[in-house]
Amino acid sequence: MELAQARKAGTAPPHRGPRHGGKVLADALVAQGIDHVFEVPGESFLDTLDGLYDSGGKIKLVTCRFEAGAVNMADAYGKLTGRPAAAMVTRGPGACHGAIGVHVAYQDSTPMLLFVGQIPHQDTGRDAFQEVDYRQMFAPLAKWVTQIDYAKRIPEVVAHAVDVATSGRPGPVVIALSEEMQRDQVQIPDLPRAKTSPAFPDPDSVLRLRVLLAKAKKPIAVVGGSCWTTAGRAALHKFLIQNNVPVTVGFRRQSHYDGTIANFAGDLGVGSDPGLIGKLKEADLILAVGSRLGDAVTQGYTLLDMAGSVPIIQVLPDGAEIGRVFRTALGIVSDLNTFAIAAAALEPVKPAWAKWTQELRSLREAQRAVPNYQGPLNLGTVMRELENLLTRDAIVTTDAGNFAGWATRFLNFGEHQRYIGPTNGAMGYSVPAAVGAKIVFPDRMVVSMVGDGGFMMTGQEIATAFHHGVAPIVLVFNNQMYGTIRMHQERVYPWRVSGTGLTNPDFAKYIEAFGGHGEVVTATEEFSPAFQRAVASGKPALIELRTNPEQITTRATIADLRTGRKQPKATVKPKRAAAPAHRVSGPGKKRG
Ligand SMILES: Cc1ncc(C[n+]2csc(CCOP(=O)(O)OP(=O)(O)O)c2C)c(N)n1
Ligand SMILES: [Mg+2]
Repeated sequence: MELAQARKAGTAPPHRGPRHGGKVLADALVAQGIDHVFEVPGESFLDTLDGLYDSGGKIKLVTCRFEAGAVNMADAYGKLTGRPAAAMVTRGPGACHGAIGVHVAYQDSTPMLLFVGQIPHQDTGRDAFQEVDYRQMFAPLAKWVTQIDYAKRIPEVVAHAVDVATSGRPGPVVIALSEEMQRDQVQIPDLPRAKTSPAFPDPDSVLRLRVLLAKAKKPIAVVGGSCWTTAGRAALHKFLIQNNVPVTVGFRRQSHYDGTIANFAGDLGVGSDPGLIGKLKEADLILAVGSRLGDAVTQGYTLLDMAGSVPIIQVLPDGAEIGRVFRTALGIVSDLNTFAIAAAALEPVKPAWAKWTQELRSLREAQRAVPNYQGPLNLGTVMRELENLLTRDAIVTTDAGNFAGWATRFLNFGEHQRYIGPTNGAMGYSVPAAVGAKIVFPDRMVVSMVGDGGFMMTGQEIATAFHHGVAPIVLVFNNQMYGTIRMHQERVYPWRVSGTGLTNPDFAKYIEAFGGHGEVVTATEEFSPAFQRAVASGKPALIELRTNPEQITTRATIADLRTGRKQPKATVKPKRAAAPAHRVSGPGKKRG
């Protein structure tokens, strides 16, 4: 339709009088359906902040405490809604702080826009105050990087940025905003949102999938990817249930499949069940839906054979990613949701693998049986109790760290619950993601899980929750160390504890200082009442779980890692941090 006709029909935005670039940008965001902006301000985008001042309540402006937090919040929005939010940071230092969030969004395939205030265009190349060339800086981190130097280009670039962020393999787009163009007065219309239909799978390929599945005796599905819709998820479940295919989920994609369903077999990633990994080696068909079959899922690219001697069917929205490492028997380029809908419409095969599916499910159930861990606080039992305490549509966010293994092993997520975390293993994601999630979905329970290391990276974003009046619940797993690295260290250099011990504040008092609700849990039976009090408080809450540092993973103690290896002769007098792991050193001692 011609623009003039569209205006007549009322489907295109009206003509506008002169506006400054910042206002044009704010209006362009509204026109493209962006309704949340997470920002840390800078003088480099005052005009854009001014433009947002009267965005008519159509954009929620969330003021954050740290750029990494702001970008992680935008990432959480993208993971939960499948649509991009915007983050805004200032030039140089702001962009550097925010960069981690761009890397998360890139590796996790999350649609997102990051706007960076830029120096005045006229000073480019002078090494001006906070000058950075963002096209270079973000080249390997973002899906697309651009800069707007003319206010008249704003609607076009923003519209294209949204299309780039959401099409094919979704990802982050970085847009630098030259300072002076934000102030320029221009007369230019807004542009409507693209109405592009999602990519449909080739019907012949979908039929071929059915043929391959019918031939299999031991198929396994690996589910991953981003931007699943409710309809897409429902169709995926229907297809996999009808065909009784055992289902695994990719690293930190745990809630992509309903763990309560009898064909769910567990997660593939860091610290996964060795039994399940063994089963993958027995499989005779891999059906990867949305999974890139990446590093973590394939256990460092060792789980599958690159030549594809076990047939792999891989469904991804970007053909360039299909068979990137492992050659496929069948690659289907498609939006994941349209694929799932097409697959669910197929006549189910007569699955001959009921026993196989049952075997895999039994493995999952065996994993979920809680062992009798040493110490008063059994985190396995805590996770099983949390499962009963989470509401039907709760959102759980996670961080990088060994603590995350407790949830993936013991917690099942239901159909409407969501679990989001950085598949790229970035610490500091969980708390900002929870704050962002609670701002976007204030009526849903939001629980952040984080280690003591990760909490002290971005835990201050809890201030943003207070500022915006929302109440997430944070579970801090405190083992007084960078536990994951200590685990690796003990494997490679047993007994030689170097650079991995931590000294922490009193976490409960920390949140109380903001006016929040603090709890300390030292024994299993204290957890449920503490969680219930946290919910009942209605305030942002923090529950410190004082864990047994010796229990370094759900399957191993530090002693296990050292077993069979001699203690090396001390060449220097051991420092305090080299004390046995279960003995707390430093100021934490009094709370041991
Ligand atoms: C930003 C960032 N820095 C460093 C690392 C390396 N790293 C991975 S896990 C980890 C330790 C996490 O410690 P904590 O949050 O206390 O969790 P724990 O492993 O003790 O459960 C570190 C340092 C990382 N993944 N991300
Ligand atoms: Mg820790």
